[in-house]
Amino acid sequence: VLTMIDELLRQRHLPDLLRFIDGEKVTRENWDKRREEIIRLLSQEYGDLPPAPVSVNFLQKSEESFCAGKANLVETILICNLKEGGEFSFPVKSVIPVKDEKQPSFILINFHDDVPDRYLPSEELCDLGFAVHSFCYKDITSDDENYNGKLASFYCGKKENLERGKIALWAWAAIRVLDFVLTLPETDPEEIALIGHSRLGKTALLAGGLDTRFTTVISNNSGCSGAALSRDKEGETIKKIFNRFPYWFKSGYGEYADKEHELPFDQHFLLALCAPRKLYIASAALDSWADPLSEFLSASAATAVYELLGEKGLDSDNLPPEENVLLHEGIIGYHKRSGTHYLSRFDWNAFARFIKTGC
Ligand code: GTR
Repeated sequence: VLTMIDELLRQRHLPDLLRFIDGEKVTRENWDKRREEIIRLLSQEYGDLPPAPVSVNFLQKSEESFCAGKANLVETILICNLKEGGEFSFPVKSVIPVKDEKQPSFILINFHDDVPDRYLPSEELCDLGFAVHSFCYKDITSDDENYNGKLASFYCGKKENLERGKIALWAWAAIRVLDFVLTLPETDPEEIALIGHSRLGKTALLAGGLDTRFTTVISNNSGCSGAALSRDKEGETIKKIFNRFPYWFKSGYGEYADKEHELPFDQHFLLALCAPRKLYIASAALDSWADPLSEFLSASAATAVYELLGEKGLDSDNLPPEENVLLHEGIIGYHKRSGTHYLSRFDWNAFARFIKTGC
């Protein structure tokens, strides 16, 4: 029987995750090869990530007692020795609970470098037993069409013909933070979640999809060119996003404006890169620009790969959920919080619970 979700997905005419471009069927055995093909397809959107640095050094700048002594606040400078020569450095702020055991951690790609911040409830996360490491995306490259900074001048290329967009540079930096977090004795390498909101949710999906050392990937309200399907999407479309933010993407992506049905992929391909790892897609009910239904359907469509690999994917009762219901039964978590576009305490609590109670 076709469920309501099957029917909604059928109407979008999505490219099939489980067929190679040449038509060959995808199996559990050849999934790794299909994954590589999907990565190549998605590079038409974001470009490839810049090459990993030759080495990264970590310089501790400060350490102070924090949250009434429950945690330490540490600032570290990550010094990346670039393959092409020269260094690129940026700061990371960590709130690490004072405990003798290994801890689950969040890596937050944030809009600001403040700790705490309106999007970063660091004391609450400490009380829930999590370490959190955050960096400000503007310390990586500016969120505009300026390509003078070190990374952008090295890796974006010319404005008229961008080899990769700024999302790829922010994603590259998130992976450097992962390199750092994995060196800390407090880190439990089995529980490292990458999280971003909105444009930084798009970034989290890209970095987390590509680097399998992230054990959980969380997209909060990432919408267009993030979690949401592009075909028949409400609110923001490829045309709208590419007109305003061409520098987030590889140049050719704009050719799909108003031609979403010609894309050889859709955003569920990006989500499927996380399989069989934990993935969480969070929407906000009043965020019609991001389009909660298209975010939800994308998570449903990515479920095919989780099932191929023997996991549950999104467990949804075959209906899009009501507001504030947490779908936590599968390896893909989902909720649609009430209210507007925001990374709220409700969202953080749901993510922490999803990670802690397992799925
Ligand atoms: C909007 C953009 C969205 C989303 C948002 C944000 O202006 O259209 O795609 O990324 O910004 O990052 O807050």
